[in-house]
Amino acid sequence: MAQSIHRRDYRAPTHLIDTVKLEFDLDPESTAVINTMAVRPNPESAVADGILTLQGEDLTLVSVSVNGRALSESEYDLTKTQLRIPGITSASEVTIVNRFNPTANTALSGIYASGANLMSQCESQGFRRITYYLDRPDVLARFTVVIRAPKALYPVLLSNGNRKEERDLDDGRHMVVWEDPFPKPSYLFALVAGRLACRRETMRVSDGRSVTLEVWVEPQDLEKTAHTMESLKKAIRWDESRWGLPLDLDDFKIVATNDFNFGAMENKGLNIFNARYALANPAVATDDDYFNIESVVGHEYFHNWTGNRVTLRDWFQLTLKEGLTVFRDQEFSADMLGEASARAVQRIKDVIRLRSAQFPEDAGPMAHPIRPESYVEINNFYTTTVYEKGAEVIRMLQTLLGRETFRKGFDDYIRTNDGKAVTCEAFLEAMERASGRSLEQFRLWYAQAGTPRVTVRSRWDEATHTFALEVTQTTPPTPGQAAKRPFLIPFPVALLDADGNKLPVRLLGEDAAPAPGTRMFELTEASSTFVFTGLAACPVPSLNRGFAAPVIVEANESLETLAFLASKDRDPFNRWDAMQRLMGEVIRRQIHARLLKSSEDVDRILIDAVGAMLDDETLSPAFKALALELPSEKILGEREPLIDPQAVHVARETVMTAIAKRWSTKFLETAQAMQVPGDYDPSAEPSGRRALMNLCLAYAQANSVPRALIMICDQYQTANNLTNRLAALKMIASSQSPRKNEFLVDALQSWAAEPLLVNKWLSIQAGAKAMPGETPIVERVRQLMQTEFFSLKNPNKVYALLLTFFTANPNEFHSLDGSGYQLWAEAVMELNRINPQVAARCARSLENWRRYTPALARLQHEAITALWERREELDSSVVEVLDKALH
Ligand code: 0A1
Ligand code: ZN
Repeated sequence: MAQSIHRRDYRAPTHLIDTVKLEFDLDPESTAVINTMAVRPNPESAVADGILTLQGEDLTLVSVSVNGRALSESEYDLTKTQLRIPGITSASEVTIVNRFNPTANTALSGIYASGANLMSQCESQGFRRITYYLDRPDVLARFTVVIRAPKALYPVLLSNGNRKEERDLDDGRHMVVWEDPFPKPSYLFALVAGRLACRRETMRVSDGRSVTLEVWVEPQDLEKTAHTMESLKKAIRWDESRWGLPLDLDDFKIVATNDFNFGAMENKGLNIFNARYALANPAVATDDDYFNIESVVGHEYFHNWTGNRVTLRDWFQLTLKEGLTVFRDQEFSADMLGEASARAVQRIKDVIRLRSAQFPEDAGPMAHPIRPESYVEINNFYTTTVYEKGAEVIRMLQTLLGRETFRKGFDDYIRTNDGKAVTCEAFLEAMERASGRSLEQFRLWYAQAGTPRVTVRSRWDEATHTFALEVTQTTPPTPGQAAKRPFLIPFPVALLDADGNKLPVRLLGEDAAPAPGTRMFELTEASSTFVFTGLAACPVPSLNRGFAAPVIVEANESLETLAFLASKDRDPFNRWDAMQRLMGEVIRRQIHARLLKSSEDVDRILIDAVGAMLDDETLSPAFKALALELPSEKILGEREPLIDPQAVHVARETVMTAIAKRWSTKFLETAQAMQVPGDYDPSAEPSGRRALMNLCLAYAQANSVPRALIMICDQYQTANNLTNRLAALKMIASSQSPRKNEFLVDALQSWAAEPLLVNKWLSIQAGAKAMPGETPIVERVRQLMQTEFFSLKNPNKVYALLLTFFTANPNEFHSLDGSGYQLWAEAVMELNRINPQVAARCARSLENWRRYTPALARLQHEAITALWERREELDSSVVEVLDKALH
């Protein structure tokens, strides 16, 4: 098995590269590169043997020269992954000539063909698939890029920085020269060539300069770029006004491609986007897509400072740029929503993501701290832990230090480290300087994996009128970390009276009562007790308000208390959370009843709480849509000691039907009332109305009201936006409607020409539930894999059909006959040959096999073992996932 790389083994590079000139002769099958580097020994390196070791992968080496002299083959050492050139003991010019084949590059790392165009993706180690180089983030060089190419095939030639020259050559070829004024690591290099059209705007930035913004896409997609451009302008304004960070370039470009492993990439001045985060119009994008585009455009743009200007010393520091940049994009999205209650919607969505993906990761065999200690394949560590938990860690710092001090620390971090490749320490040290406070205990968030459990026991003493909270934190063991030390956890608490008003939170022994409000505590010990006084009656505590810390709070509240908080807590996050916990608890009782083969009525407390919230006119539709949706089967399963996907599914459906039965009329009325007349507008308010409307229709359908299905079918046919059309189709796909196939075929016919829509259609199929007598979903997925609408070579299609089935349809995927797992094994095996990153991502769908009921765990174990036995055929990234799952 491939070797693990350890954080403690970091060594400074033996050499530095000050400038690099790359000359490309583009050809779809055989692209040539002349790579001329100004190299010098690194005075900070502990090794000074003069051997320059460059990385390379899937390249054909043509020649190596040093200071103009061509080396013979015996003067260097070439292996499958390295080129070693001895004798570089002083500043030298090293020139490498090599070739590679973009069309054969199905891994989509390096330079690859996307349709008739060429695209690049270099993070994290793709640059070595372009030329031999010191492919590590702590080597920063100034890049000049010369691109020569046949003009008819590749009329547009882009790279980072400024266009210096452009001219036609003979034989129908042309040439463009790009120069990037900012030294950068190789992972931020980008090249794009092809037949592309562009939307261009100029914008005046705060220092008075006028900058050119461009969005490059295939010509037929040009009309889908307005929202992307608007989002980019908003992001630029926001980074200036909120963080004082200007755009440092005169030109900034975004390019969209249908072939991309991840969401998007922050290459300096030339961001490359997965088309799903760059193209929108009312026919191809839903409300969520519009929202996500704004957030991803923001994310990549914000990397310009947090990632590019201040970059990483090594890949273990990934969260330094990713956690911080996710935090920044979350704040951007929240600010775009406006006032406090709308911002809460953003916070709730962020936490749903964290709970449904990061918490399971933290509880499984791949659990790692936000700064991992080791990896086999860095591409497996672009995880929800590094990204989303990383963002929570940054948020906790802001909460602990206060916004003003945090901002001071952030400014200091940027000022001190601009142009450098640094570690997470640089950020923490800047925060320490700004606050004058030691963050020693806080650093444990960077070192310990696992989600802390915060258990709270409360006691009211009628005699003394004191209220005690005993708070205990424990963090379960994770791979390689059996025992954990207590974290520093910000823990805001409010005490509510019977009307939900905040009471003064006064500790026993304090002279004066503070004003009523939320009080921030810091948990630093395994266990602490807080005793409150000055209370007339037993209060209801509202804990970890706003989800200040990424922990699981276990307070054992009764259904009554949860219902009280769901109707009275003024902290919108906690109100949402109370409703979710109430639903979760009621569903759990159904799961247990089913296991005991008994029956249990769905508790009235929940049903009444739902009715009351539906009627509450002080709440926004967007909030209600989030609060009234039952937790996903995924989240519900995670909370059980052993996951029984079928039991979870039935329990959830039972509760949904009971709620639907009681409020059938109300759901239909609300659905009617939430209709949005007029032209489509993707902004927050109408989006929220649509979300609530579609949720109400789903409830109405759960009660099998014939009118609901009529409304849904009608909505599919008449909707003027994709959100409603898609929501309707989704409901039809999981309904008893005899016309189901007719609708699905109709949708495919009208969507076939649009890859983004075909992918959504595939996702609907993969996420549907099969009605009795219908073909099982696994069979439908297999059939669809054989059609022209699917290809294992396209990551978006794999994610839409296969990953949706593996991760978002637990009841069907974890079928007791093991057919889902069989498909998983076959798909991972085939994908491995095509695109190891995508294969590894799919492979992860079974990593938590130990959490399942014995029969399912055994079947999953068999499927993983079958692949493990063929590990010789597998890429190290897939092997790493299987190894961690099994051992
Ligand atoms: N840095 C990008 C994510 C990204 C990571 C790896 C990639 O290819 C292996 C591509 C993109 C971001 O955070 O947006
Ligand atoms: Zn990022």
